[in-house]
Amino acid sequence: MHVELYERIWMWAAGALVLAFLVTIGITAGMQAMSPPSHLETVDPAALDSHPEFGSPGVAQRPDGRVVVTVVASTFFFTPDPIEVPARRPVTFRITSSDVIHGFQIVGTNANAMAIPGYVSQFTITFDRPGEYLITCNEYCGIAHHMMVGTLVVREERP
Ligand SMILES: [Cu+2]
Repeated sequence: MHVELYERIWMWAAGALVLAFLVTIGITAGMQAMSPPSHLETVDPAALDSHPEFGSPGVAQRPDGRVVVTVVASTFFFTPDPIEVPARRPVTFRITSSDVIHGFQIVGTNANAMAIPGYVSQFTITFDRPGEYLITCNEYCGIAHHMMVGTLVVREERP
């Protein structure tokens, strides 16, 4: 069968592109640069108030130096708000919802997770640029969804 030269070039180029995408996915997943933000950890959404962690959401520094932010998303606000974290240190976000499905997106970063009632979404991110970031809910959650925003303040740490 005769295949034109240009057709052959495009076939090989398309094949190489698919291969490049697959290799990229493999590398980013393997190095944990990109992985699903959720893992299976459940929590009773009806008993969040008395939950040891989600009963008092906020920013905590663990004994090993990690910064952990516990967030509860509710119609139509995030708790805590604002969230203050240090720059240039890994910050782990642990998010759940007290009612319906919400989103938790930190605009201008690749931090983006779903807040699902009954489940804990977790991801870790390091903010290199101090400043104020907008947090938005990106899952339609009701009549005031468009007003569901929060603020993240990334502070420069004093040496
Ligand atoms: Cu929403």
